[in-house]
Amino acid sequence: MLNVSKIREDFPILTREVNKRQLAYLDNGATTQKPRAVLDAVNQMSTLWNANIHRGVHYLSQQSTDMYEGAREAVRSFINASSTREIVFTAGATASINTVAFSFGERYVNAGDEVLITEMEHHANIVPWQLMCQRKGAVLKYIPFDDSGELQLEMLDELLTEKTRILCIVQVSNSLGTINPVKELTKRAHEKGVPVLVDGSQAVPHMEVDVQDIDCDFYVFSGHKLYAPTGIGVLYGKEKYLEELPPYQGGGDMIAHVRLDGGTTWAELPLKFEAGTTNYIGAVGLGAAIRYIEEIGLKSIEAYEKELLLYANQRLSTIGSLTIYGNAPHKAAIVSFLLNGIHQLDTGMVLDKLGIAVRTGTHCTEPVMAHFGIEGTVRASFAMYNTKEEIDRLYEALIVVQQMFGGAY
Ligand code: C6P
Repeated sequence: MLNVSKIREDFPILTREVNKRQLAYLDNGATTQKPRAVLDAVNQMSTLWNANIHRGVHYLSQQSTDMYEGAREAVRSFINASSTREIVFTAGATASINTVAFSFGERYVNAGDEVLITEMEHHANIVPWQLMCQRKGAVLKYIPFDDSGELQLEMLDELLTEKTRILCIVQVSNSLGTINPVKELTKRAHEKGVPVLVDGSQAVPHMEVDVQDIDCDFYVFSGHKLYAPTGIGVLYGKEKYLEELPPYQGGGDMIAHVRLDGGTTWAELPLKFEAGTTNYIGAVGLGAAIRYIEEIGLKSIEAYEKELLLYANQRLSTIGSLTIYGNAPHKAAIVSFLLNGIHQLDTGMVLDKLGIAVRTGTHCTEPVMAHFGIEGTVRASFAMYNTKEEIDRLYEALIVVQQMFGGAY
């Protein structure tokens, strides 16, 4: 099991006070805090090793390139991709999805074709497909979910048609916590010859991911939700697709040769998709985050976070006037809720005054809110450094909120 107090010591920010209270950071779905191992890696990279990658014969550039490529290997092994040629560094999950939506759309989507996504996607896995479908004259279709937050998979056969060009699904919903059966969905899509993109942004920090086992064709995530810095993310793509897709952005490092007559050629994978100077310092931070997580072990992290989820559910459901949104049997440690009759922003602001950081609003999933006919929720999202005591504080703070806004429920 996890030694949570030792883990907490690795995260300097967790010792700070907010509004004169000890911080209880329960907004990990938005971004996680960074352990010293990551802060040190980024600091050392900047103070000792900084030089642009892939561009210099000089010592620092060689070292910096090695560290960047070492981080790529760490990512490859973390998600069990078969080759580092399949690991593209991007600015984050949003950039990864935009890359696929553009390049895949250019190569494979024509007027009248269909793209299938789900109604529980983050906006980052909706809007790029809307833009691409508008550009190409294609149709975007959606797999609905039920009131417990489970996808209505009985509709899949009807929705996957001979016109479907790609299926895009979130592995763990950021606003409902639902864990979707991405392996089964990929199998069913492949049976109809449809490739699959999985948005693993909320999955990788909480469970082991094996892209070869899922057999998805694309897998995306952001570093900053995985204890790494912001501005770095990953696009995994099967080599056959990355080879076939045209580049998304042009610039330095993504070319083999540039010819003024238009005969410009592309660099080998994965650099074809890494135009310009990438966030190589962030990539080294991501490598350090992965090593840190691997030392602790995702199996133990998952088991501990399940315990936290169970405890949070138990405690919060004793508050009679509280509704939890997202009650799927398979859930990650995310609890979205409303105190009946009390606006989510009021709840969030009082919790903040008590030192508790949660997210409020639509969580960039407006269609999920529309499903329930609500404007937004309060969301507590847990990480391996959270404790049952923090959940107790959340519970007690919610009782205070009720007392303050009394009578409304
Ligand atoms: N969700 C949340 O509070 P970026 O912004 O590119 O790092 O990640 C986008 C993204 C994509 N997919 C899922 C499932 C996500 O949860 C997110 C980011 C944050 O829930 C910020 S809106």
